[in-house]
Amino acid sequence: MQESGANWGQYFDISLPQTQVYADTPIHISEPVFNLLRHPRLLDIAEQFVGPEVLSNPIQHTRIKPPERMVPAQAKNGLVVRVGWHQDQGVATPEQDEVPVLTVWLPITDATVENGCLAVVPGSHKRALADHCPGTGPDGGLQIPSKLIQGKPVPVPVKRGGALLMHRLTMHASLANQSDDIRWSFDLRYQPIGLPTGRPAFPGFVARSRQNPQNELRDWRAWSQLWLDARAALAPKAPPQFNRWSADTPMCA
Ligand SMILES: O=C(O)CCC(=O)C(=O)O
Repeated sequence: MQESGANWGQYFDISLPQTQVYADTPIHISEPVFNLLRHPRLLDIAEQFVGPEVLSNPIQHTRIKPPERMVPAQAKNGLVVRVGWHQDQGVATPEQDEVPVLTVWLPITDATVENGCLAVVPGSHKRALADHCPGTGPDGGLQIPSKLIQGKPVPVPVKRGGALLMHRLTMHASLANQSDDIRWSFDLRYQPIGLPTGRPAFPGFVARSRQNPQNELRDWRAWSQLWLDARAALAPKAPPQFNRWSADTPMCA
């Protein structure tokens, strides 16, 4: 990235970007990722929170973050540098507001305060959705203005093999990677089947159904095709509205 000045994060990501999508926009859709999304131990956890009919929500990412000081300014986005304060409900469209979505954040390398683990505001999930301001985050994305962060943020180091589970209203951000190594994580989401996903342009899939197991998607190529179809459908169009926020609201002034 330093040599080219470009952001290569999209080549590893397991979702499409929220900017213009092209017919050849890279996306890392592979069998190991599908197996991770469907891993029985993850689904056992998801089931405890969202019930026995589990949809893999398409708001999902791989983030491989180099030391932040090495990332060229023009290459910064949430895949490669720290992400500002937000609630996951705030990055989805409003029809998903009442849907119990569970975020599962999984580090592939130990996530430490030094290399940019997440930080959360304890108790924030009991409060309402806060205003988010577009374009104000360190990654150029959405961010909750600091005056709306009530409570003391707590960093949450997680060892590789562990997971951080978050409610859709938990306020969280990532810390900067100040180490000399990469920090690699997946963030996945699960919710009950049949409800809005908050990102209708992208495909979710039935990961587990106790009622109708025949509806579970078990073929990674079929899953891959869903993403390729979504990319083909988006490519000729301007990007859809991915969230509800406008920089013009007084809170963002
Ligand atoms: O991994 C990160 O740096 C940010 C993850 C995040 O904010 C999320 O999963 O919602």
